[in-house]
Amino acid sequence: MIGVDITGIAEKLGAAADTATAIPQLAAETGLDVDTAYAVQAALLQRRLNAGERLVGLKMGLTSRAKMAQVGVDEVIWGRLTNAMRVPDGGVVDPAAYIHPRVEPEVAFLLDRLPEPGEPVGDFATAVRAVAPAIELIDSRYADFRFSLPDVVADNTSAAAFVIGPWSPVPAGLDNLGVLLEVDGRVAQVGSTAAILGDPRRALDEGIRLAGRHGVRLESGWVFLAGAATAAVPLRPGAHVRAVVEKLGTASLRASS
Ligand code: OOG
Ligand code: MG
Repeated sequence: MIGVDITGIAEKLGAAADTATAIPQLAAETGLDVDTAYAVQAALLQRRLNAGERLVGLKMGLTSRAKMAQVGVDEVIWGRLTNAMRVPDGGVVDPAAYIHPRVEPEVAFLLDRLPEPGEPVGDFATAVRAVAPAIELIDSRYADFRFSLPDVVADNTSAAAFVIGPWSPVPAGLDNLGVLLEVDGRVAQVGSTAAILGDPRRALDEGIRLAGRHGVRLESGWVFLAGAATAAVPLRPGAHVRAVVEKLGTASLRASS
């Protein structure tokens, strides 16, 4: 899009994340459309690569109705994950490093042999080496966690941090596993992997297709987050968070106080 300052917008969003300071939404004011928002997202990634980070995967967003309803945007979106966003399972995050962090339960895939661009995933067990329960920590850089579709795309789909639990071989079915999000031992959200596009395996097809439109090809060894199965909950100082996915086990993190 002519006239949109892609690197300038990426700089604003990157600085907002670095300083944990909310900024106003900017798509309406700058005339940002969705395609240009993905270019901003690419510039944000470049900013992280320049700081020494590595691209390690891709995340899907708004693949469940619960998430779409929570944020008022109803399109599937995707974002980029770097090594600096990964928190070890059971690790500690500092909530003060974020603006208004939220956590959500996810299913992660470890990518293996992917189809050629434009081809559907034929055999899921060939494309995916392992699956794991995961927690995504999202943190919109926009005030009040409110945004339009191009705003959230430009903001790398609110990606901030993620935890991957133990990897398991791909089970026979992934389409109706119970999902819980627990905070301090209490159930905060309940759902099913069926909430993720009917079957989280479908999220991989969508990721390949949607990222491919922007020239991004998924790679062997990448982590892939299929999207949250439930709405996200605020991460409070001192909280202990667990995501439990039936058959796959748990992923956890702790927020420092
Ligand atoms: C956008 C990111 C959505 C998911 O799993 O649906 C997402 C947001 O909710 O801020 O990561
Ligand atoms: Mg998510």
